[in-house]
Amino acid sequence: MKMLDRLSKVFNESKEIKIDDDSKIIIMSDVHRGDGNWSDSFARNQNIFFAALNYYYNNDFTYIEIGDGDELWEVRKFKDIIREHSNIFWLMSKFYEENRFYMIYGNHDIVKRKQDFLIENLYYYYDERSHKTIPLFKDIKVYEGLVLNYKDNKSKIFLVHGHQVDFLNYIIWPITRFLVRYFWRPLELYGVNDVTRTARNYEKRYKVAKKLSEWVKKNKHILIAGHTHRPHFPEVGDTPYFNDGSCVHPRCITAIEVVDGSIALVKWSIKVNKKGLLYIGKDILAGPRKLDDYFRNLMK
Ligand SMILES: [Mn+2]
Repeated sequence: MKMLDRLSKVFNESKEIKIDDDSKIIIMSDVHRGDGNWSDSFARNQNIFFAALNYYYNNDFTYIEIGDGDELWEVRKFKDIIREHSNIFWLMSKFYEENRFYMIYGNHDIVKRKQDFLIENLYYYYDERSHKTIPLFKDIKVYEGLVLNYKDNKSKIFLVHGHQVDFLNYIIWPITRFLVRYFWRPLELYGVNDVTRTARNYEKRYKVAKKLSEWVKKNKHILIAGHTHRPHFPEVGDTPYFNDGSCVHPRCITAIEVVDGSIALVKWSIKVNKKGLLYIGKDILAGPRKLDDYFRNLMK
């Protein structure tokens, strides 16, 4: 199957979520939660992520994680990730309990597409302090894609990780995973970069973004993806392919907010106030822009 048809297949089979001007949605991806090892690139941003997620929880947002939430190429035991980032999983399970959490899988956590894996690893976790098994995301479904239907518009908003248009990461992912696990990870511990990673390869991520944009032009839907780790926010009139970036940037995390029928690209980082005190705060990198303006342009 051709790459773009594959993407359309995912789109057609995706669950649809109705949204309107009262909806508040936060979209993040490529969190790459790891086991706390030196090669856990998320470890340095975990406080930023936790503070951001707290803000979104307290402000009634729905959290949609669009792939590579967990680093399951480098880390084989999901339990090690939960133990290392237990505060984050606790908060995500609160979102889930209130029907405010959706999860999409990417290439690094593709194992989540198997029901057996979810039952074994995501439904419950074992709390070492109380020696009890506690519900985490009981009966969770992890999707390949989701569709946001804004006010019954003919055009929709398609959420997908984006590795579907990336040959190395889609067709031959078991080989790529093998390289990451047994070859690159040991080297990464010594500071050697991994050339198979889309996120670190300029030419490859450009190709992925180009393919995703092609799909948008052909199908006339807004598309929001991750995978490339490169935030992208088109202006009204440009092809509405958006990218939320990642949570493993050197000193910040990036995300896409959908609030009041508008979309914005935001960044959370550690900031300094006038007294020299550190705090975690948000900046708007692009937008907000009305969704209706993008839809109107797609219809032209
Ligand atoms: Mn990815």
